[in-house]
Amino acid sequence: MVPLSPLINNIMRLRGEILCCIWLCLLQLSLGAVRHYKFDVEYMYGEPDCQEHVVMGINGQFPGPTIRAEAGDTLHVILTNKLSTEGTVIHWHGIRQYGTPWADGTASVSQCAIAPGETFHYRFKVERAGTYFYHGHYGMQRTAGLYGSLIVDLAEGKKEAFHYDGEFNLLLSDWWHKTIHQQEVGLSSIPFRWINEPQSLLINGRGQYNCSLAANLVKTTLPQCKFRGNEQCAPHIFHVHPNKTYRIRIASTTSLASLNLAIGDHKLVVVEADGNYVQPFTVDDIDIYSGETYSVLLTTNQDPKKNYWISIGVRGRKPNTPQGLTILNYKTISASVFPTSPPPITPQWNDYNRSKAFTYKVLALEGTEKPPQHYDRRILLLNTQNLVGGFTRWAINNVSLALPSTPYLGSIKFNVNAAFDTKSPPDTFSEDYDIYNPPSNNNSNIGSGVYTLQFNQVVDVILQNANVLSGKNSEIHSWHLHGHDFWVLGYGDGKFEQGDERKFNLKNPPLRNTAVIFPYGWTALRFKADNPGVWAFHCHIEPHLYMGMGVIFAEAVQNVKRIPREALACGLLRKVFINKKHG
Ligand SMILES: [Cu+2]
Repeated sequence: MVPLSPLINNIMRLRGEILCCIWLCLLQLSLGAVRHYKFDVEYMYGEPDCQEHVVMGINGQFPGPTIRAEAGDTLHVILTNKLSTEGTVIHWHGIRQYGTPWADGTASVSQCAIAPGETFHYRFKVERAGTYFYHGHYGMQRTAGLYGSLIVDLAEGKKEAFHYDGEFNLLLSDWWHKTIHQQEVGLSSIPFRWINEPQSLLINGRGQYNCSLAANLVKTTLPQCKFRGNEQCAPHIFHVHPNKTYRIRIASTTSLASLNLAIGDHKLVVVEADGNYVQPFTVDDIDIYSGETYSVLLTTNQDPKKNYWISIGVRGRKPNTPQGLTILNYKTISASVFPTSPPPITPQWNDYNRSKAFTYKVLALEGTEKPPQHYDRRILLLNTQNLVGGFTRWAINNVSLALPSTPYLGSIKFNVNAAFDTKSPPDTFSEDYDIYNPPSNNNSNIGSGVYTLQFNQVVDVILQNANVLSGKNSEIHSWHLHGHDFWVLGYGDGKFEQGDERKFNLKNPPLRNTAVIFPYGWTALRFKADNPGVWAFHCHIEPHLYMGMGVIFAEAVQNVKRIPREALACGLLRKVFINKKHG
């Protein structure tokens, strides 16, 4: 064989090196950076609304630290449970966990609760830019304050669909003076004790219970708040320059409250919802339900010699909580100058037509992935309030969800059938069910069955609202799906009927992970079961989920690979793992 000349040899070597370089670069691009966070979860004293209470914090902070990453990055969160008597988990709300369903942070679904003193490693990719948050998903720990913001920026070199000069976060929540243990026990007692309305609304973990920032401007018996400025409950003031555009990232992690947010004298342009771009539209205020996120653009085009209120107020339930307030400060003047006009008035709580008008405006930006034109399976989910053995519960198609002690991801993957009800809950409900009256048969079953979806199946879910147990009322619920976005195909009043699908929007339905269902109405969603794992789909109102308002979807669980053993070593699986070790 004739040897290659040294020149050709060199060229070949060089080519090899270049290819190797390109390959490494591509690998780097596809892998992104790994961002490390160390989270110690604990109970601590805090004064979220100027009254001292025990709150859940992370690394001594409440709300928890803001996580910031770029699309394509891998987040590695080392979570240590520093609670002395209970487990914990953290759910990364809006992150789809492709390939890592065990990192979804949902106790009893994707993992075992992390025991006191133990450490768990969450490792997952944030594959899409957008506004997200994280929160506890065990018992009612979110209500206790276990939450924080999670912001994913575009990968370097990519451009947003809109321009802005600066940005800030508004993480919205509601706050009770009763501990979550008192709340949980009340909800599962006979007689039932409801949690009632929150004492305060918090903006970035800050509210004022015993005073009002706007006492001199509104009708109130509360005294004017006085701050030196270093109090934990002093409002978080947002400083802006005149004539600039700001992106405000808003997330609602409320336990119960549906909120309306407004900024005095300023318009808001909605541009993002749940991590997806939407067709921009301009409003005076936005409605935001628990589990939702939005980005709005604010142009600071008002009188720069004034400061302005940012206000949040309760909608959808008769409010008994004062507005949450903070100040938008034009840097041209001092931040301590209070606005001279009253805060924006929150729209009437039960003006549902106004709420619907806002919600219907949220449509996908052109270029957003369109829904498949047909579905393979339709699941109609009727929510009812029931009495089960004297306990007040929420049920879906007459099954009230009770989470098992063995996480579904493990029991399904390893065929531990005794771990949950192997009988699937029904795909529909009785056709003659009267949604306008309280349930005539108010008994229902407590269950842990799952809906098994075929891989890549297109699933339609029609959420159907109805009357509550006593009296004539139908409540707002906001439903959140783990592991996916869904297209919101439409909303309607009354009972969903055959033919209503003709009203579906298949042209530009918004992609979201949370959708509201209005009183006595229905909401239609479509998603593709393309993410192997087990995923909760539930009402994001914390006490409602606690009372059984959710279902479980399992899809292609056999395709899930590389589940860390510590995610699943509890309940019946602990024995399986121990036996394997010794067997
Ligand atoms: Cu609900």
